[in-house]
Amino acid sequence: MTSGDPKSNALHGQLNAAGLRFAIVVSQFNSFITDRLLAGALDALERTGAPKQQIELVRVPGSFEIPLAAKKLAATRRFDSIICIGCVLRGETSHYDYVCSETARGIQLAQLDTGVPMPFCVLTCDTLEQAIDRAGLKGGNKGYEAGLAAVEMAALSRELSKKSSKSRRRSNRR
Ligand code: INI
Repeated sequence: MTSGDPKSNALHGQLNAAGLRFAIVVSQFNSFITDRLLAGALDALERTGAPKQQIELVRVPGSFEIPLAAKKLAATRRFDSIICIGCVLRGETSHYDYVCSETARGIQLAQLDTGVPMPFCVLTCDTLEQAIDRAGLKGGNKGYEAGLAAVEMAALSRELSKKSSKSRRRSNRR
């Protein structure tokens, strides 16, 4: 981060997980897929420097249950980021649409309400093949991407919190 080019002044989270604490909420529904996404997320956390003791794993029945568990974890104030992992596969009824939209909405509300970043790693696929592609095959591993997003957002969040408490102190002095 140097001066001159405004782009180089941009604040961004470093991909360094040292000292950061993570929780991962994993849906057991479609565990064939979610286990692979979990492995990807753990790989990303490990590679960026988070030892196992800094990671807590919570399992929920299905994607629909992810937001509540994530929000309760965030309320403990013990985590810098909470990765949300699930896989919703389209069936013959509209159930899929409700599970997808409420899970996405719930996770977004939970992170906005608590201020704890919650990377969204819930696959919403028409077919099992599409999900497999995104859980370690052609489409990469979305769990790995979510792991990196968790580290980046956790670090950025700490920076932003530091900045806002600094400016609060400054305005109190005035
Ligand atoms: N949950 C999923 O995570 N993926 C699905 O594909 C799915 N389908 O298809 O039904 C699913 N349903 C369960 C749901 O998330 C809740 O666990 C259930 O409704 C109980 O609240």
